[in-house]
Amino acid sequence: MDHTPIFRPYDFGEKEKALLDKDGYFLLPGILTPDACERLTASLSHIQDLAPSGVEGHKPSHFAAEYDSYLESLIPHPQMLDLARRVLGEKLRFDHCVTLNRPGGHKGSHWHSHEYADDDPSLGFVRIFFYVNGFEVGDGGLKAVPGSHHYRDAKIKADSDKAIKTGWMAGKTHPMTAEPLEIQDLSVPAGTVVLMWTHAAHAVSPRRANSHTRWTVVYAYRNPGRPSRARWLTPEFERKRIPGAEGLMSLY
Ligand SMILES: O=C(O)CCC(=O)C(=O)O
Ligand SMILES: [Fe+2]
Repeated sequence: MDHTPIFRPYDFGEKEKALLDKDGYFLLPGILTPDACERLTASLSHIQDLAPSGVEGHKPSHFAAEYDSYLESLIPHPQMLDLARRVLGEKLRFDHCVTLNRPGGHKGSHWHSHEYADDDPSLGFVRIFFYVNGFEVGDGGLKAVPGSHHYRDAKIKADSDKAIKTGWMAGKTHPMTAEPLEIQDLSVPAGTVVLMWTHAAHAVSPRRANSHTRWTVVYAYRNPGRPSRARWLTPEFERKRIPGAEGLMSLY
């Protein structure tokens, strides 16, 4: 198994974990190695090329690691698992690997959150986004509402900033600071990893028509204990012997 480093040295200790827990997301700017960026770009463009031939129910973008051996090899990569364990603790499962490539003119994503053990905060679910070539505000840019994940509301939905402000956010405060909730428009350099708790409210702005494709992939991990709606994993892939992934692939 190829375990060439994917991350440069970075800080993610108690202080950084506390910030993730407070705001619901945490940026690790530029930590992907040039080698990982190069290989990810090749893998993500491979998945992009497969998209037109994709079969409904088994889209290459949703089951990306099943269509690309480099993406597969990152599921149990020691640096990946070390980061996931710093967030979730020792006991974890792989949930999904989905490509999030956004070509010029892509419409982005409306405001939403995701489900997992909505009634049990002891069960975590983290998304580890790899923004291979980064993004700017308003150009395929991730937006988030710090503190929103504390509500563990899997049903957040709004089709504009105005709609979430006057809807779900109205009258709500950050439970740890008592400040009114606010939208953060992020921008990140190439090679950035973003950690996000699954219940955080987030959206993606449209990609400008003349911008190059934003190359992105997400790896999600969770503490076992509940079913997971986002678990895009075929039974064959669950059974596949992937060195280092023993015990990671099952639901429970
Ligand atoms: O494309 C992005 O930056 C975010 C995608 C997203 O909402 C997700 O994977 O949950
Ligand atoms: Fe999402």
